[in-house]
Amino acid sequence: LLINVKDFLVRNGLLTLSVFAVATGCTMGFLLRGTQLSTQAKIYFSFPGELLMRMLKMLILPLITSSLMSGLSSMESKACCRMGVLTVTYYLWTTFIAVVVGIVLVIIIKPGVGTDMESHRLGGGPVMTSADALIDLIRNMVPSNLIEATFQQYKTDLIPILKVPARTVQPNFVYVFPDEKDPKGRTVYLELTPPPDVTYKTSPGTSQQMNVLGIVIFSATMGLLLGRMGERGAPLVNVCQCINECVMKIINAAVWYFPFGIIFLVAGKILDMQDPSTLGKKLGWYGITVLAGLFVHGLILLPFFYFILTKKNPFTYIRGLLQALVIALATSSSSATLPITMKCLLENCHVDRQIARFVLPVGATINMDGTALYEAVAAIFIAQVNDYELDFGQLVTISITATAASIGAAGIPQAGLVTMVIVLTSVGLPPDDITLIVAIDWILDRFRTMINVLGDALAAGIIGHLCRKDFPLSGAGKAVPSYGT
Ligand code: DAS
Repeated sequence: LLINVKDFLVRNGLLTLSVFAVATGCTMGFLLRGTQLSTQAKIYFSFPGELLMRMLKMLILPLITSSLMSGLSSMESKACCRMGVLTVTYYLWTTFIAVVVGIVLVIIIKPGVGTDMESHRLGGGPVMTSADALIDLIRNMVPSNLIEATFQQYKTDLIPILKVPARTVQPNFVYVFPDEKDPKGRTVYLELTPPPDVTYKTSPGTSQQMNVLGIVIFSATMGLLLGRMGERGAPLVNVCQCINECVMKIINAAVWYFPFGIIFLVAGKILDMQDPSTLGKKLGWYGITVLAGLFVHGLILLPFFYFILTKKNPFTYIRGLLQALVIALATSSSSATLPITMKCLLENCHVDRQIARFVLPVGATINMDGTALYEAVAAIFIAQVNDYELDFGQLVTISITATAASIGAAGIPQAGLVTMVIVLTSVGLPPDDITLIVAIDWILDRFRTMINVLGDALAAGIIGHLCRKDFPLSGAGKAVPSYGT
């Protein structure tokens, strides 16, 4: 067995290097946490990791848009429709299952019960109904300006928590003034005054995060229309296919930088890690509850669904994804991992290219099982900490808003923490209580991102198998030509 493990790791050189890079990064991070590195030194130290994230983010949009446009335009419309309906149905179903797993576990384990925190904050917070949450997400799925959406998509502002629906936010005026922290006056403040009739409803940043989904919808629509245009659409389809091939070749070249970047990315995050909040041990039980839920959902339920629907060994398939899972762990960004997930699916799992080009980009934006589970657990944990008894209707609300909020979360670090405000306000919990769980969010984010990536990749294998009549390569186990050859 040891010889087989050694051969496997050597054969997967990049995977071996990446695993060692994560371990090295953790060791370096915790060793350096004891020293008092200056802020400037931390910035320099984290620079190679920042380069890695920028490399991956640079590739996401060209990959998503070219994959969808070139993939969908070459599909026969009935097959495409069948695949699309199957994909979205599967995604919504597995996300909801993840939420239920999280709710059951947090009610059984009760990590937040018995915390002697004063619950002075309840009742005063802005309440957003599930309808508001859903409307807010749908509204933000249609970016009014695609170019602006492209630039907005990576902003995740933990604070400020916007308390008015995105549609009515009109900056009255912007003023810049020096203050003690920023003597040169570079700080910019937005004075946002909602119209008098608006009550506090929404959450921070969903407009940015949902725009990625708007780009996916636009690209998929363009792909379908190009397919119907026949010869007239061919030039743009060819351009998209060339862009897609170039992006995958760039990925093949960039991946060998990843282990080096991972070391400093992980170590840099650990250096910035916040000290445990006042909750101490309760926070530990909360983390264990989330990790247990992710384990049950990601390594028991999802593989079970894969086996039931494809009659194949799920762990053989998952073995082909290990490189993507390590990158997800290191970057805590499913979007940034998308290029590697695509490479693993095509080269190791032999999923049909047309399936991968549709299922993955859509999954990376709307399918986040790990995030949905996490948001449900965190909301109920915060209720327990506040000694706030949730009734069945509120649990149903949490399951709906956690599913919707995970759709609204972009595949970037800590996106789930931002959209979780939707879940908290939907049951009247104070949104600023997310500060209770931020301290360990950096580690939970990595594991829930792994489950997000795993969910998307397993879905591609399942959809490919179910649609194998329309896409002969899928599930046929035939190796597709690897990019760059
Ligand atoms: N980090 C997010 C992702 O990339 C998940 C999350 O924040 O919940 O999927």
